[in-house]
Amino acid sequence: MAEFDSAEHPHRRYNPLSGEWILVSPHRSKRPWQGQQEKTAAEERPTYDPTCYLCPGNTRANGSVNPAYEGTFVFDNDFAALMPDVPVGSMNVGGLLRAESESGVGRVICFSPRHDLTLPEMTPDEIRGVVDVWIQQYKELGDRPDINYVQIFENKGQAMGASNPHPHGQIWAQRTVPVEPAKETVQQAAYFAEHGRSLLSDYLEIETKEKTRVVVENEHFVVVVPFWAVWPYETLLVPRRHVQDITQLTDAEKDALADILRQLTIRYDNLFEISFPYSAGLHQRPTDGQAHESWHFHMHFFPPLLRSATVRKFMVGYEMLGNPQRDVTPEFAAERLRIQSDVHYKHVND
Ligand code: H2U
Ligand code: ZN
Repeated sequence: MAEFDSAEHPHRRYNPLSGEWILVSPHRSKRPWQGQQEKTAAEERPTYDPTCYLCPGNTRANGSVNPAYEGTFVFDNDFAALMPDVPVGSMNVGGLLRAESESGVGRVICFSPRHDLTLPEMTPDEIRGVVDVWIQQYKELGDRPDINYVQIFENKGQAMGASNPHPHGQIWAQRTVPVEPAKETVQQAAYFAEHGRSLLSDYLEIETKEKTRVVVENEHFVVVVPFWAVWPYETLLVPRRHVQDITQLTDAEKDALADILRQLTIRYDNLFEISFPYSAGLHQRPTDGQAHESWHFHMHFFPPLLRSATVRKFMVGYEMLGNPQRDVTPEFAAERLRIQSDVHYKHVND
């Protein structure tokens, strides 16, 4: 038999951040598709939409009025999934029916007053404003004794269930550490205990040498399609310096984060020449007062699209019952993203 070739042969890959495995089936990307096609959202939006709940000066669904904001704007989510004043309590029936009360805060962050923009079309300075508000919110919420984890994220595009095209993200901050960052806490701590170095520092060392999965890098950050990516064009954004959270970033690193966010999201939009949908978010140390030295701040981007603007990946069947699976290899996806221009397709003729 021929030798194992990860670009050709089915194989499993290990995700050291979560401790889970995924199945990679490169040969399968040639299969025909006669299934669902996504709608692509109308591209032209006005700079101001009088019916938008998030535009400056407009009235929200609960009657509150947005200020005439000029940069970013943060407000408590009017329909938050978490509430601060929940009676403490729990139940446990035979170790099988277990429940615990959970408290927390939900907030919405408008990235820009402009209804028609998204991150890739904002200026580096404007994106830096978003970075600054993330830092301020992580600090403010994380300092609260009733909040031990702050999840900052963005759902972009109808395909990811975003309720509104106005550029915005959310924060869910709560008493306990949710499942995904909890796995990463365990995995990073175990690696750090064994090697005395952060898992992601060592991972970056391999990736910046091999280059095959690097999408874009600047002085302070690297973006890769991780070796263990599940979503076709999933990426991981990692600072070169081992910091546990974004409050530790220097001024130059904050600018570099804004720059790399812009470079990545422009490449995403250019890939299929659409406003590229994704769920993205920051993973940082829990705010439970412990040092969590092993934690290495990073961002995940999970885009649903597979082979074009209209064909998405479904996480169904084997993936619900076995484990996630992908067809195109991370190396192929990284190259497709890497070769994209860093000029947004809408502005090539500016
Ligand atoms: P998504 O697009 O990711 O769904 O985020 C929008 C959030 O904005 C959503 O959580 C909130 C929704 O509850 N929202 C308000 O708080 N007030 C409004 O008037 C509209 C939407
Ligand atoms: Zn708007």
